[in-house]
Amino acid sequence: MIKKDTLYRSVNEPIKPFEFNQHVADVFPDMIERSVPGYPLTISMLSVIAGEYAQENSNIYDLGCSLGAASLAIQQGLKNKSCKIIAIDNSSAMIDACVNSSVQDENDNRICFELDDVLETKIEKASIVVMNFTLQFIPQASRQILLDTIYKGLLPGGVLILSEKIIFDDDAENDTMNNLHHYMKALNGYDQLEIANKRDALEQVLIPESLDVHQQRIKNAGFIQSHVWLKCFNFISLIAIK
Ligand code: GEK
Repeated sequence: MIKKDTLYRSVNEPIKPFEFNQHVADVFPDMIERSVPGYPLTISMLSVIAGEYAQENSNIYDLGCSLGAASLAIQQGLKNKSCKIIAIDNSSAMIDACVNSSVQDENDNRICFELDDVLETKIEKASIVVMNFTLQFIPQASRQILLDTIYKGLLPGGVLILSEKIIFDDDAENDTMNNLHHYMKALNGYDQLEIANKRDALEQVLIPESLDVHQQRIKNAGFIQSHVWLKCFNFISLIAIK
């Protein structure tokens, strides 16, 4: 049964910086679905992307996999292609939950869950690398290095799927999209105090950037194409092709 996220409902102490600990892992499916606009669609479309871009006998990486939702969608989309799915997270609470769950299909494309820092992960022979809402938690100074590593580890024709919360250069657009995001959370049952507490906890932890900054970084890494394939309020997903 999915456990409801009430972590920020009544907090009597000062708000601590957000961490992907056991409390978060326990409520994560509910938390992400009620907080990230378009999350279910982003996940389900990864099956389509996997069906189109997975290459026979290649590796597929899910960087910052949390509870493995992206990996499972990719696994379902592989059809008869034989690939190795490597799902990485540096939260032991998340990886333990993935390893202990029995949701894996009994097919050839088993998912290897690994406890690791994505900045230390070796990427090789990859046809798909997914970073679904993970780059925003990586220190800004390391983001280009990570994209360069991913580009080098991709096979020709391989793709990076990068999903992120973004900010807008135009203040009016920024306010409109933030308000809609805020309203979505309220409609999904978070009260005003919970929304404010979570925002404070994420303040120095989740650092969003503009679409231009992401596209420039993708270009710097060497990708020949990058396109927004999904946008919902202040959340986007990009596909970059090597
Ligand atoms: C999903 N992709 O359900 N190394 C490894 N993992 C990291 C690092 C790092 N340096 N930094 C953060 N993480 C998932 C959702 S959540 C996004 C991803 C969110 C991990 C962190 O532990 C967490 O599990 C994940 O990145 C980000 O499609 O909660 O907004």
